[in-house]
Amino acid sequence: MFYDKAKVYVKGGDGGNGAVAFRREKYVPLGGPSGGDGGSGGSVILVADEGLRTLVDFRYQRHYKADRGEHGQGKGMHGRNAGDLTVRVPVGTVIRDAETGDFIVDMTEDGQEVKVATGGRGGRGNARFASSANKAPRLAEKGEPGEEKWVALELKLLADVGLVGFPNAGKSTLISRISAAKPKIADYPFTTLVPNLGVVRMPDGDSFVVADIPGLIEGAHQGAGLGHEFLRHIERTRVLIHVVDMAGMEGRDPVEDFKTINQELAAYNPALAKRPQLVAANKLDLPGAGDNYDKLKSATGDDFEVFPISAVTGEGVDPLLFRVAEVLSIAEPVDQVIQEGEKITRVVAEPRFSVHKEKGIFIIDGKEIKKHYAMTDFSNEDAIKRFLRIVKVMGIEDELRKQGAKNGDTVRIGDLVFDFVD
Ligand SMILES: Nc1nc2c(ncn2[C@@H]2O[C@H](COP(=O)(O)OP(=O)(O)OP(=O)(O)O)[C@@H](O)[C@H]2O)c(=O)[nH]1
Ligand SMILES: [Mg+2]
Repeated sequence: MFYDKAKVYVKGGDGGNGAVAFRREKYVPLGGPSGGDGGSGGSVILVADEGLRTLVDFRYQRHYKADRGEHGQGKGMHGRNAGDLTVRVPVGTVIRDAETGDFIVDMTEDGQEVKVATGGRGGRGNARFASSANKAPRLAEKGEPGEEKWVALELKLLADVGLVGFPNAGKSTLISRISAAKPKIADYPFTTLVPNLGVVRMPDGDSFVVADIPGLIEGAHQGAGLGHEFLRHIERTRVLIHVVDMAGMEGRDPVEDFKTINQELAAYNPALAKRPQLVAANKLDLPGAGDNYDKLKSATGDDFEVFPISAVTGEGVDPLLFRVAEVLSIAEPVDQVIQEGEKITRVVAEPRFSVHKEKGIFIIDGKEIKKHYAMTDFSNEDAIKRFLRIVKVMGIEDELRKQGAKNGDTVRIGDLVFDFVD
């Protein structure tokens, strides 16, 4: 089975806490502050690796957490920074924010890196809070929490050749004959549920990768029969083999089938209709197939090359493969096949905070203020004072006043609830 979608949780390591400490020296009753800073947490970095072909590993391990930074210590000792956690993904993986669906990056090159969760900054030790007004500060910051999110990984198969056609046309039979792939083959539509990849080796040493996708049906371009899901897989192939069932059983008309599939390809993505397409007129070992083959030949005229084959007996398959290899050697390179619109979206700066009223309580939200909140040690009075100062400096007090906050009104940031004092 070939897995091409995964959702993973990534978390940067938290920053180490800053320390509160004072120098102890002989004959000096109260030394200066000497608490060191915490080290920064590690980040989670995804790296594209051309040695990987699937996302199957991500089914077994879905959580990736980088280490946290070391806490600061006395004597001015800073905590050590944690190393980054690198996670390898196949080249071709498209990465999105799983919650918002926002596009993050398309991993197109071997070795390409993207930081998906930044580690938290280390908290500052009390040595950094010394000032002429306060020579012996008793406060230190806690480490900043590491960024965390769920990211969606999606791998569009980077196959050279895509097999398309109606269900039951013989696509899986063909890939099993020309490669070592062992897909399920059966006499009913939709036997193949997920794409299979097979490597075809030519006698001259050339090789190419073929993707066998589930059968397409009318309306596939609008998502019928999971059409989108499957069409997505062949968007990046450079050559298509269109497998058509020539037996015409159960009232099917092979010429109609052929046209319908091509209409679906064009409607889904016009570029797919322009891709080189070789037609495999299949099941020619069956009675009646020959007549249908003649009809298809005259219907396609000079527009398509049609190869009479039997995927079961192997008859006619070699000439088809030689032609595929030839067409591939002159086909457009993969990067020109990549769809337009796959670009990095810009990150929009968030407001520093927001204030809204809910059931008579003023609620303060926003990434930046939440960060200060998380980095404050609320068991320490000085730290609380500093936090409230930050609230003021950021303009939150003014905003509360503007929204009508009066003395004694309740204000909440995270779990912290306090009274508004004008
Ligand atoms: N006689 C004959 N039967 C064939 C040939 N190719 C495929 N078949 C049969 O047709 C049926 C469908 O074959 P599959 O290879 O599973 O077809 P598919 O296109 O992969 O079908 P889906 O996965 O459902 O889209 C099976 O019973 C095959 O044995 C052929 O060349 N000759
Ligand atoms: Mg199949």
